[in-house]
Amino acid sequence: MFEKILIANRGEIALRVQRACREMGIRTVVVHSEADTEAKYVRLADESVCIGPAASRDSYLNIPAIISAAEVTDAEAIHPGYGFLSENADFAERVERSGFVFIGPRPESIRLMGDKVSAKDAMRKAGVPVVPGSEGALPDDPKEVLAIARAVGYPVIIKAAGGGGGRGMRVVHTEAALFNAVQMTRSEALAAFSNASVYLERFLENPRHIEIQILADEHRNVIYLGERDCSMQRRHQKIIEEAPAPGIARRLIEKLGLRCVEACKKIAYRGAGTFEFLFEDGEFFFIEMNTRVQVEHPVTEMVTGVDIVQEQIRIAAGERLRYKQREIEIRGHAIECRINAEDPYKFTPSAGRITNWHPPGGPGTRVDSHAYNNYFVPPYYDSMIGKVICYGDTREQALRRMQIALSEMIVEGIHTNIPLHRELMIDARFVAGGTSIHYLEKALAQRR
Ligand code: MV4
Repeated sequence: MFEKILIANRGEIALRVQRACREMGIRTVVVHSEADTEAKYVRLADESVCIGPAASRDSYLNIPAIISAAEVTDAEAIHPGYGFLSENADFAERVERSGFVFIGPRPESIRLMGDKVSAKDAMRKAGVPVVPGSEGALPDDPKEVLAIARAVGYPVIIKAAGGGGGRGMRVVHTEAALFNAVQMTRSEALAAFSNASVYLERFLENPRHIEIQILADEHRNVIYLGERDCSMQRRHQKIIEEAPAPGIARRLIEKLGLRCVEACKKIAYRGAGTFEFLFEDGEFFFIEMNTRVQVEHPVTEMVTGVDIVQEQIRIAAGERLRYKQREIEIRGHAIECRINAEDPYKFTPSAGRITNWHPPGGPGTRVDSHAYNNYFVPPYYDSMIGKVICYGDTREQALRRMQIALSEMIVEGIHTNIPLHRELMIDARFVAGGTSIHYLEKALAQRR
């Protein structure tokens, strides 16, 4: 096992990875920007290295500075967390070429999944159900594009191969609007991702977002850890996630999970990964695969008992998975609320000093946060300051515990979205379960 790991991230996930390392007896190095010097998780690490100014591109995205920090501190492996460099294949490659272990998938896997056309192609060939659409990238010939869209059926969605997570997409309702939409998406994609490749799918009007968590070791052992429902989102930012997904038959999930496992074996995937699906009318359709640990991993940890971050580290060290598929049992229910430093009604970011921080607690309640009394939330990064995760034997109990947790929680000095979470936890449609990806935005439009 590694003796020392460098954590190339900040905030709650830097603390989360640190905790996993500490439990495993691994020493930690945290790299940080000038804006995060005072953060308590930086002090908690065994060592810390300031790698640059506040702006992400000068610090958390500064590859040479991060690799130098690993060299001077004699770290053996680098954990990238989520966001920042976590899905940058070039970074993974440079980490390995510099003689360190990248705690994540092989660079080729990151690259395969980073291009959404090659990802979808690989998954279709591996037997994972995908959204009906163009086979591969769209051709240049407008006549051919027209024929593809006609065969797929309107409405369709044009997506950039270099996009993902909601960037570079356009919905098309009529044939008349098709060619212009393709041109627009192409030129935007070229500007944003230096890749003009676009593809087309049937547009699903009212789906849920369901994802499957997998773990794969270097020895071709692969398991899935059930699913998460991440449908509660606004502008492609998830705010609530839960496991298992309410109202979906276990046998459907089991069938899908096994397909994901088979696909991982086929592409020799290694590490933690998430298959993202749209779910509509009882059917799953693959859209993207994430090759990192995700923000919402704790809900899966709570219903399976598996520490996903520790498994990532063990896998990177070449160890075998400690679980067989038959040992993975989904028990109870978990809900996560992302706590953001933002106005709960206008969603404008709210940086500043937290003058009073009182996190909730009690049976089944987990708080993953780097915040504390007198912590200054810097304005330079993502607004998420922590996550409250509640477990229960049933969804009803998890919900009840979340209602209580949110009622106890005090964050003063900045605005947070806690009032919105309090409303949603007693919202009749959310309480009933199974709302679609459009529910939150529709509910917010009606709120005033
Ligand atoms: C779609 C879709 C409907 N039909 N694809 C948005 C993020 C990216 N990961 C894929 N996205 C979508 N792809 C087809 N064929 C609707 C969305 C979508 C969405 C997906 C998941 C979670 C939230 C979403 C919000 C708006 C649109």
